[in-house]
This record gives sequence, C-alpha cells and structure tokens, in this order.
Amino acid sequence: MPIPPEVAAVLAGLALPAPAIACRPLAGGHINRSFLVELAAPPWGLVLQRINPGVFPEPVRIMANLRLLADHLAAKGLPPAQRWQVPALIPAAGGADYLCTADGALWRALVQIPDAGHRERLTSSQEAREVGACLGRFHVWLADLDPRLLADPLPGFHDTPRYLADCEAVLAAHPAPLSAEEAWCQAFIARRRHRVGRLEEARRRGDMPVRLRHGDPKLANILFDRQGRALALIDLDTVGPGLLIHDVADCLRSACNQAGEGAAAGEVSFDLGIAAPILEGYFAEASGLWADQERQLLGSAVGLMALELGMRFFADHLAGDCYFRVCHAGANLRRARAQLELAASIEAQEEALSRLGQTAG
Ligand code: GN1
Ligand code: MG
Repeated sequence: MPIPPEVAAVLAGLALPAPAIACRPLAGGHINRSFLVELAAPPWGLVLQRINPGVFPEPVRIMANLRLLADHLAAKGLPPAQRWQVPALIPAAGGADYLCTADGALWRALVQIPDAGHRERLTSSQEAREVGACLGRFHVWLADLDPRLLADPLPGFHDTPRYLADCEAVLAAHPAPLSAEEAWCQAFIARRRHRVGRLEEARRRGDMPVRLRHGDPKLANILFDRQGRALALIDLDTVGPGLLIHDVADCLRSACNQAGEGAAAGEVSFDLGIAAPILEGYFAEASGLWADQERQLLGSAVGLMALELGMRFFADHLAGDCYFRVCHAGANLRRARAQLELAASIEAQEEALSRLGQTAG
C-alpha cells in the first residue's frame, strides 16, 4: 500500500536508515495505531506507532522507560544463546527517541525483528513452555533494575477494585435499559464483587514486593523464530513497577484461551493442559523471585485477570468505546462476554490451577 500522507509526514522527521517504499496498517492492538513500513534496504522494516494520548497520559514517560530498559538489557550483554531481541528505536532527525506532531501526538519507530512472528494459538507443549520461559527470563533480567527508576506509565493499572468501581459508575449513569447480553454481564460481575479485592489487599499488606513487570504479556506480544523458539516480548509501553503475579496470571489468561479474545459466546474455555507447561517454563527461570505466599495466590489471580479485563471491556462498551478500539459497535460487549466466560471456566478449575502454581518448576 502507498504511504499515507500522515505517515509520510512522520517518516520525514525520522533519521531513516533507508528510504521507505511501502506501508500497511498493523492490526491487533486495541490502543495505539501501528504501521509496518517497508524499507528499500536493511533493516528492511520498521514498526511506526502513534501512542494513544487518551490512554497514556504522559507518553514521554513511556519513551524514557523504554530507553532505560533497552540500555539495561544491552549492558547485561545477554549470551548469544538466548537469542533475545529488544526492538531498536529509530531516532528522530534531531536525535530524540520520538517525534511529536502538530496535533500533540507522540510517534516512535522501532526496527522490525526479522523472521519473527506471533502465534494466534499455541500448538504444542514445547511452545507453551517457551512462552513461560520467555516471561520468566524477562522478569529475571529486569530484577536487578531498580523499579523506582521507571515511571508508572498507567497509574491504577491492574487495580481490580478500581475497575469494578468504574464499571458500577458507568452502569449507574447508563440511561437506556440494558440488553439481555448487557444484563448477563452486569449480573455476572455483581456475583463476584467479594473476590475483586483479593490481589489488591495482598499487595497493600505487603505480601508481594513491587518489581518491574511487563504489564501486557498476552500471547500476541511474544514473538517466535522459525524454529518455534520465543525470542522477544514486545509492546513494552506498559513496563513499569508492579506485581509479577499480574504478568504471569495475564499471560495464562491469554495463552490458555485457545478461542481468543474475540470469540463468540459459548466458545471460550481455559485449557489447564497449556497452563502446566507455561508454568513449568516460567518457574524453571524465575522461581527465585517468588515467595510461597505469592505463589499461593496464583490460582485465584488468573481468574481475576479475566474478570478484570471483562469489566474493562464491559465498562468501555457502556461508555461508548472510548478506550479499546472497535471495528463495529458491540465488539467490546462481545469481548467482555468472552472474558467473563473465561473467568467462569478458570474458577471451575481454580483448585487444580492453584496446585500447579505452587508446584511447577
Ligand atoms: C490492551 O493495546 P493492546 O492490545 O496491546 C490493554 C491490555 C489488555 C489487552 C487485551 C494499555 O493492550 O491491558 O490486556 O488490550 N492495554 C492497555 O487484549 O490498556
Ligand atoms: Mg499492550
């Protein structure tokens, strides 16, 4: 596809390593807008992104975090056997890591990692193990970087009681009667009010230390090479101080739902057979970072992450789709229903999942 004028204007402000010859929008993310730009010479491709200012209140913080993170990982000199890749930033013509356009938006460009792709769903235990190992290594590599050096890119992120409060406020202000589907979501969430605070209470008690975590380690953010080995964890905008348990639980929420986030009602279930190798791979790398009391919470944390995302999609649907981008009206309601059904499936297997969380690795 030819390069749209909006993208061409941004590219003109970057110190491109080679001329841009084509461009296409990248689907997938719900928040930022992304384009894949083809170059006439190495590195052949770059991912150009417009950070959504409605979601990230201070996008400059994200860029400072990204720079710290890249420098930290580069200074570690990871052994070549790890094959790990952090997408490199392409600087703006003036040398900065990003570019601001006249409308106040922040754009940044990252070198596309060659020969790498994500998985829509996992097809083997080996791949599932790779997913866990990839997240585990990421946590270990970040463990000696002081979390206070990174700004919190999204204050209140993963504060589940806050999302419940938002959801209830939107429901209270909602003028029209609810559809049957909306009423189902409302009732589902209301029945779980009592469990929403579990992780947040443990965090406030100090049962879990604040560490650097990814923030959005869903399956689509893990890149594999052609041999099926995980070689990158991308989408680093949410990296910041937080809890490791949110990352592991969110990764399981995403990777063990083979029907995906856009599945229709009745299609979704949580596959414990995928959770086992993910947790094996994860704890083989990162068990040293975890206390027993944190591992005991893992079983309930996974269901909470699905419930939390379900509440976020539902509230956004009722509020008019302001946060998560949609292609058609009702898409966020469908996503909400899928996450809530996933939460129910996880709850039904919580005991077994909890055992796995405490024994794996
Ligand atoms: C959002 O933009 P994207 O798709 O990478 C969201 C995550 C959700 C995820 C669900 C900043 O991420 O929290 O888990 O959608 N990111 C933000 O697909 O809210
Ligand atoms: Mg993301």
